[in-house]
Amino acid sequence: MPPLITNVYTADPSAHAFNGRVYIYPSHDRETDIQFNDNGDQYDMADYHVFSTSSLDPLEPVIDHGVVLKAEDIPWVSKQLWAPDAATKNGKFYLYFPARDKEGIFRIGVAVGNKPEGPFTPEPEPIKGALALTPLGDDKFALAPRVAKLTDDMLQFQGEVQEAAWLYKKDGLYHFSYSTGDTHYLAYATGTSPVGPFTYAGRILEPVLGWTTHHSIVEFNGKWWLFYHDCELSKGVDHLRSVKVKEIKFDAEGKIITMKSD
Ligand code: FUB
Repeated sequence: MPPLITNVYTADPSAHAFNGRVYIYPSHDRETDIQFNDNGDQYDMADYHVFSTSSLDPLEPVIDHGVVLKAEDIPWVSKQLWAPDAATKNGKFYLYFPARDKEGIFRIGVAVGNKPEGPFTPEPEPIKGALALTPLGDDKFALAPRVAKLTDDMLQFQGEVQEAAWLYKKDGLYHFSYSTGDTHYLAYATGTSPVGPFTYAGRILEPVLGWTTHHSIVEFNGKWWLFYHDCELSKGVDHLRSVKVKEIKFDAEGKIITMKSD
């Protein structure tokens, strides 16, 4: 499967169908001399680009809409713009992103735009109560998947934060999909409520080339698509990843047929 985007390195794709196009909101990987470490310092991203296409089947050209938000323009951010996501409500578009604050703590911020392709204007402070990493003690941190209902203005959390990662609804069931961390699978579970409980349903994708695996799932023109990344384009350089896409196929019982990374 060739990378979708080759002019820059991209990772952590969140894909959405907006206004009849598929928009991809990825991390923008860049060259760095920082050695691989358990803090993830080597993932030292400084801005976001947005990409879109009019068709995945057949694949039409993927347009790079350019830089839509920079770390230097976000007052509370020190570095590391990581895996973003987007949402729309009442004609506005919201870009949500984790980044380190001035104390080095990962928090989640939001930036607002009038078009899916941005540009996006950041809120001056991160979302209250939004920690992207959970401390485990002894300077260890875990990426904890969580979900929270947003306030009506889309800018803060409403109520308690609960568990989740990527969520979509298909045939009346919520599908909660996630990376299994050190075992490098993408897996999913299903349930009747967006906040669970969920029952394990199987694997989506086998491990990719590279340490990280990260995905999103979107329905577009009647088909379901898995967006993910690997390090094929950089020949295995772990912090230089590229977004790919595969059509998801379901078996007779509606379960995802596990895919191999290629
Ligand atoms: O891109 C930086 C981090 O690597 C992401 O937040 C993780 O999901 C992993 O892909």
